[in-house]
Amino acid sequence: KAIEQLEQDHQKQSSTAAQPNDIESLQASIAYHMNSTLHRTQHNLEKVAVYQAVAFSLRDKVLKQWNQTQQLYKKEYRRKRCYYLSMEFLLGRALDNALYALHVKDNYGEAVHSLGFSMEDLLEQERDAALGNGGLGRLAACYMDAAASVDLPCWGYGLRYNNGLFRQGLDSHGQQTESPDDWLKSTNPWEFPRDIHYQVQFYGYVATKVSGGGDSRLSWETNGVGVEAWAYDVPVPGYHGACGNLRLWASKATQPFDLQAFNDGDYGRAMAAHNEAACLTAVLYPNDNHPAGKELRLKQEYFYVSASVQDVVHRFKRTAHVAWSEFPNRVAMQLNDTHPSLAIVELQRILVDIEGLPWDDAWAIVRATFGFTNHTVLPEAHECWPVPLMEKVLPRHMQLIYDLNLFFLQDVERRFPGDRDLLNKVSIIEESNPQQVRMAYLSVVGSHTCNGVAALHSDLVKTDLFPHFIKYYGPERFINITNGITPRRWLYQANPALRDLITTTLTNDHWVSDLSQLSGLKQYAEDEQFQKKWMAVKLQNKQRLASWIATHLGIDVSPRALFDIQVKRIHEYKRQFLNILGVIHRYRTLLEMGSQERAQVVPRVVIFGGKAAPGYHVAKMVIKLITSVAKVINDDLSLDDLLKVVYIPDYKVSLAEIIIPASDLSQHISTAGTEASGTSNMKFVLNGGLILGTVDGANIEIRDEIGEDNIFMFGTLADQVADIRHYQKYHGVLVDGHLQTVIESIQAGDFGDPSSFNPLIDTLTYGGDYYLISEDFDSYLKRQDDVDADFKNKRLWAKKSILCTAGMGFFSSDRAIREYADKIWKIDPLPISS
Ligand code: B1H
Repeated sequence: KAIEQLEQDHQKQSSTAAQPNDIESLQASIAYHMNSTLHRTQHNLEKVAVYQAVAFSLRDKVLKQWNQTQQLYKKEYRRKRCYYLSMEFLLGRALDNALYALHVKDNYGEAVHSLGFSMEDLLEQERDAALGNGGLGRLAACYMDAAASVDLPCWGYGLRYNNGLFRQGLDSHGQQTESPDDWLKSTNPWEFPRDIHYQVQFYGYVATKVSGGGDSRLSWETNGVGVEAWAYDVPVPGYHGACGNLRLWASKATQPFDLQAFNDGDYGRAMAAHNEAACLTAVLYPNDNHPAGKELRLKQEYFYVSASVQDVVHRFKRTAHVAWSEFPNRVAMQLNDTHPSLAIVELQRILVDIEGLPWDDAWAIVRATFGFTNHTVLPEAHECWPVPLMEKVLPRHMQLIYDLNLFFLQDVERRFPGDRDLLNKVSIIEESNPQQVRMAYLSVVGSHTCNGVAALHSDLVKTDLFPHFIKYYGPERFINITNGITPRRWLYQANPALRDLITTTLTNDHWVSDLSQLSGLKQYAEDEQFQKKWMAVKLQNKQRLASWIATHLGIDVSPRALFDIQVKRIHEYKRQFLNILGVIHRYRTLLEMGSQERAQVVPRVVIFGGKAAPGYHVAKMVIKLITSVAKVINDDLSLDDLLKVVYIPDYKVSLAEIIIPASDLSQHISTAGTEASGTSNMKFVLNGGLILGTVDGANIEIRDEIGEDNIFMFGTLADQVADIRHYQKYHGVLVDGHLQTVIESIQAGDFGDPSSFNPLIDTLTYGGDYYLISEDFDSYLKRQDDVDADFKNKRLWAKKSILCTAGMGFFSSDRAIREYADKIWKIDPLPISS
């Protein structure tokens, strides 16, 4: 009681206490943290220490909001909350984001300046939190920001990987190198270790336990084989005073070491369990759209799921005093793809084996609790776990999966008697050798709603991925929620010049919280003065990127050239190959031109960035081809700077913040039907960049919102792809015309030893050109010509660029997260002012 009283008093005090944000107070607080928290004196004040001191100072303020928000959630424990379950959160840097969220950027800037430092410099000291691979992980981060900014009571659960996504370098041959991202090496001010931990077990066997009352339950016995999950909380400051929470789990050994072995002098054995436990969260698997299928990954998934579900159940039990059937009225859990889908089985296990609920009651609770988001229709991206592996690592879960599959199939049989084909097609167990657990099917069966992430994708989820489930469940269970991005990071923070121009023009910055207000810019699209200001901002952002490129890569590019950018994970379906083949065509065309013709050419800088999964050889060859072509072109002085090619290594969130505002054109050119949504397309257009793209993913909805005149679309449509592949299978692939010339140029050794590119070129012909590069090549080149023509008309381009930004209101993550809250989670906002 006494503590509760103290806590309440403290809350009252801290919520009413004026935030001392004057420059002097901020300086004092920074100095305090330098001395006390970091034990630094003026003699050992490196920039990184000053960054940390500033971060600790700001963190105090973030914490106040965090406490206020989390206390409110505790008090309102009857209100339903959502937990976003994702194995990836690609957060990037925190300091700048928090400065804006707390509306103290200017004052801190001044405080830091008068201490003799520049804020720009200090921001650069922070390591990116790269706890994700690409779009899926960054989406989770944008949704955390949005949930906190629209007052939704939502927590994220993730893993605290000691090593985030690997750091990419390029060796002297232009090939990708990988090194560990030990981002936690120096103090991380943005996490709070908690004294909260859970036991997670593995392996073992299933026993029958008879209770005193005579009833028996199955019980998973592991003789103590397992690890502990320890909670680290990361605050997620929203834009209006609330602060969300992201709880990350780190693995630790249950016992620090084996005392017996230690006493025997066998230090290796003494530490073995400890080291093995630490392995679980040691590193993020570096695969995008491709599961690793390793035992360690399965253990990582289960570790994650078990800790998160135990935590949620613990919170429910602590506050509930109500029947278990209330659980889904208090708790929603969203599965970010299938990676956390064992949570379905884990909750069923806890309810049945530990809490003693009847199977059907438990299963009804489970299904009412989970929502499932699918992020890809690529067949190779779908997780399937071999049954023998599951049986070994998680024997009780495997039994539960068999049981729930049996009951599910029995129901299918009841509803569609004799339809054996249907039974096979919807079974969670694939009858291959060995049998496999289809995680996507488990996720559909164990949840109440499945959503895709863009309109086309959600259609494909129904027609291509789960058509047989529609027969059983009906179409209503499958919905669309088009992805969104946070305008705070991706415009307000990353593009200050554009932010200020928009705010001045619209007379206020309310658009940050209501992005649809950007439509107010439409009326200025043809205003010459406004166009000039708009393009001046773009030029400034291009200068910023050009100077980054000069400093870090030693390549000079002219900010007057058209900046044509493709930055994303390297994957065959994303077709960076198509882009670089187009570059070779452009190069050859330039070489053949006379000087008069050349005078008409729009200079271009083609920029690439992105990581290849370390085991993905074709993707690595694409990088090698791009860097080889870049070398030849950049060294060719005869081109008069009409073409430059830049590969930016180690593409990550903090680089995206510099690159995206600087684009004139960005490429989103996946084979139709393969890119579920894409989210960088939204970021580029929000920043006034035009798109050259296929009729795929969210490109389609972007077109619908900004108008087809303001986007360069090309290529095969999704519903034509299957037929073309079928045709190619029997008739082969025709590589002729421009594409043939380009391929011959590579094969002639124009870009170095051609043998290293042969396997890549073979993907165009042997067994069919699966990603339809040859099919789309000519229409791609044609659209590139349109781009050049439009770019020459400065006013036309400016108009299009303005209309791009003006039409992006729909793609705010605030809209998207509200759709999740309304359609899936059924939760209401819980504002801290309430
Ligand atoms: C997306 C993934 C993904 N879809 C498996 N699927 C992974 C699959 O580690 N794995 O095994 C990791 C990631 N990532 C992306 O999600 C889509 O390709 C994008 O189109 C989409 O915009 C993004 C967010 O919805």
